[in-house]
Amino acid sequence: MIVTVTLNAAIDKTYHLPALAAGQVSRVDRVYAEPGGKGINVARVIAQQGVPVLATGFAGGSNGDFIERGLTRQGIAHDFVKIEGESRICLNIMDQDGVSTELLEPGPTIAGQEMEAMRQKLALLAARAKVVAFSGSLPAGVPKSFYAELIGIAQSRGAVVFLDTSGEALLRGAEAKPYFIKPNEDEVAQWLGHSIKDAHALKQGLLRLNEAGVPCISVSMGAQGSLAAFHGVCFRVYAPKVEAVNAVGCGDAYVAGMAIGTAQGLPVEECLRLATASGTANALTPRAGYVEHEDVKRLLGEVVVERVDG
Ligand code: TA6
Repeated sequence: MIVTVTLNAAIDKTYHLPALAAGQVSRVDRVYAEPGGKGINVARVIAQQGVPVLATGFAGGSNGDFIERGLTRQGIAHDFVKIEGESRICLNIMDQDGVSTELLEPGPTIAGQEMEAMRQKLALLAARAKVVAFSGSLPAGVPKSFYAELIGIAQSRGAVVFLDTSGEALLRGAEAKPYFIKPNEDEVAQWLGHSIKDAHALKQGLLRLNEAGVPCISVSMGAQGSLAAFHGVCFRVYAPKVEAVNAVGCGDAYVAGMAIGTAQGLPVEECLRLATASGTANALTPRAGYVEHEDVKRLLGEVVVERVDG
């Protein structure tokens, strides 16, 4: 089983409309409302590929109820810590030219006893999991070191840990040496303590981070694919060219593919292929964190993975 952890769960609302005009009334053509937040998106994309998964995290209020009911309806197992506060709404406004504007609420404030309940639940769930994937921002009240703490708990129960977050939560979380992370270039530079001037310097930087104890690192290059350093070997991964409908959630779908590949013990190149095909498939649907399994299977053959030496 794969477990995904979303500490700041959300209702992901996608509004499709002709054009967004600031200061004016805009009428929405189509609305999608899905259980969301990065880890829940990861869980859905795993489930859509027929792989056992369970979603956990914090959920509260009527938005939390909506998230849990939605997951049940989508056939995704879940076991959340119920909180006093109200889970957030994240809004993605898509215009007819495919321009996306995201408005992400900060989310609820988490109390000390709710964090303690999360520690205890994770200890039980991680003991049954091959991979535990932590994704997304931290809600208010949660210390920046909380991911590092939870990673320690999951690793001590024998799980392989993924961490997909940003900023200080990532830098602090990475100190616990998760198996896989997905930083952007600025975060790699911050971590290394110096700027990165070109692709060669980025590659050397990723290899140094492998040596520092994080075995698998992918840096996204958007529609161009990714650069990855896995166990001291670098790979340039080229994503298939597609007509994107909605790019929100592509990173989450990438993590989902990587988690499936890792849980199934696939070779590194195949993990990267599955991650990239899943991320690209997400761009073909109007919903965030959503793939058609047939798209993933078709795109797998179109991903190019090249080993980069020197
Ligand atoms: O990756 C896209 C997305 O998952 C949205 O669907 C939205 O829920 C958002 O990210 C949340 O990101 P955050 O980093 O605030 O947890």
